[in-house]
Amino acid sequence: MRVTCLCGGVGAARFLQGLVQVVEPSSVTAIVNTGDDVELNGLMISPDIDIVIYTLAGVVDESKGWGLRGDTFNCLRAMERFGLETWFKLGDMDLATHIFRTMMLRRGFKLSQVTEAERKAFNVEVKVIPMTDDKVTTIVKVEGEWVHFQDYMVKMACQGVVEGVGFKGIEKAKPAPGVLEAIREADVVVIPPSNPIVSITPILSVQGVREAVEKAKRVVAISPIVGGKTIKGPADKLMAALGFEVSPKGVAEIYKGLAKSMVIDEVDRNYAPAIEEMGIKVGVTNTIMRDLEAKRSLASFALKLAMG
Ligand code: FO1
Repeated sequence: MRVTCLCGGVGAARFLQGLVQVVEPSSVTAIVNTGDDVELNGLMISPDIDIVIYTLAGVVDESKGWGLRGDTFNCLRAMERFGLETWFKLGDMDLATHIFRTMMLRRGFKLSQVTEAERKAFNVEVKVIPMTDDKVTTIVKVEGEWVHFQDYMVKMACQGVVEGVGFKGIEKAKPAPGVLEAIREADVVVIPPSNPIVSITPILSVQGVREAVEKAKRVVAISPIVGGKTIKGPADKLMAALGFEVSPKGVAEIYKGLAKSMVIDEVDRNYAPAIEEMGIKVGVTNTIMRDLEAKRSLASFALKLAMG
């Protein structure tokens, strides 16, 4: 069975860990959001790509969900001496990835080619493709001022009233090689429990992606909102700021016309009828990915629901 996932960072990466327990890893493709990408101190950082690759390689720092397990931060401390930006915590080993990516991009390689090299270096079997090779930057309007998504999330710790979200460069962004094919050829397209506003919407907004997902045979989404909040990240705050109900129903509204089925958590089972009324088949299960068995079980449940 060929499965294609539209991926943000931590939630998607954890889902993929479960998915590869039930589907041959080489028949899984992860199309990854690059709106969160940021240039810091001259280094090109693609957080969601690294989170997906590190997690699948089994080397991620599980407690944070990003960065490398056992990493140290000596270089970052040394950077302070020069007054460089140190609010984004780049570990010593993690820096090797960013140096490699920056070097290859400067030599003229595309982000998709660099990502393929990174995947191989980490012995990851799942195909990992950035949504686009073009530059897209997610920006957030906080109390009148547009800032980079990472500034809002990490530097400002999601403080302040959000008034808007934008994706700079999205109008011109073409899908990276293999993106549309992976959606068209998939038996199931999965939208894992990622942030619908800043992780999934940018992917869907790349030229031709939304149309390809609309035409896909089976599309199953997993609600990242459980009991009125997110497990990780600012999805709840951003959904509320953009006028969506912070519930699986609000998530279903964002995925209307795309998702044919949706997995919601047991605590949210009351929302099932309202979502079914929107023409989306609902499956209710535990969606909290506490351990590998919970991840495997969620992936298996989502695929079964999609297959009907
Ligand atoms: N998230 C944080 O909350 N604080 C950090 O200092 C931070 C550093 C970081 C470094 C490398 C990397 O690949 C990811 C990192 N993240 C950090 C995670 C990242 O900002 C977000 O989780 C994603 O962009 C959202 O998916």
